[in-house]
Amino acid sequence: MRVFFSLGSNLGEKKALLDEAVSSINRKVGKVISRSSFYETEPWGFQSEHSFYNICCCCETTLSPLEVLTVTQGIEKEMGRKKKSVHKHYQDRCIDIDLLFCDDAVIDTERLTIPHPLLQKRLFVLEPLNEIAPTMEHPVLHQTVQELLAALRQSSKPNKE
Ligand code: PH2
Ligand code: MG
Ligand code: MG
Repeated sequence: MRVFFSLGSNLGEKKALLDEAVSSINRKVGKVISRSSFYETEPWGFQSEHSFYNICCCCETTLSPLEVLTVTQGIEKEMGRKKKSVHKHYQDRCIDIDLLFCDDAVIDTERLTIPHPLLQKRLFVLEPLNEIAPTMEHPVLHQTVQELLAALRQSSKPNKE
């Protein structure tokens, strides 16, 4: 199975932390077969003085989606990720690893929703993802990553028509 991840960091040595997380994914989840460049992004959905670096990567794994989640949550923890969120508000973080797609699986459970339910609303996800998987089709929305990105760019223009 191919798993696509979004990774973000807005505290500490952000780029080094993202590199470390990708290398842990490569060791513990499966071989990383593609990886985007770094995107510097403003905090989305909360206010912070700390900007983010975001990347996406893809790995080939024999684990199940829930096993992948357990492993990536372990990586976040060992890299010093503290509480996830307080009262559902986003927080500054040294590392966040989110699952975007697991092949064309559609999963909706309490622990895991795949595809990631907010990916189509986030430039900080779609821009790096478009670098590594522009023609990948969203299994629910049936639009490719490049189509989702074009639609989001269009809808976030200040003077859209
Ligand atoms: N992650 C969030 C909330 N807001 N903003 C940016 N720019 N990058 C992120 O990775 C990010 C965010 C929740 O995980
Ligand atoms: Mg996240
Ligand atoms: Mg997360």
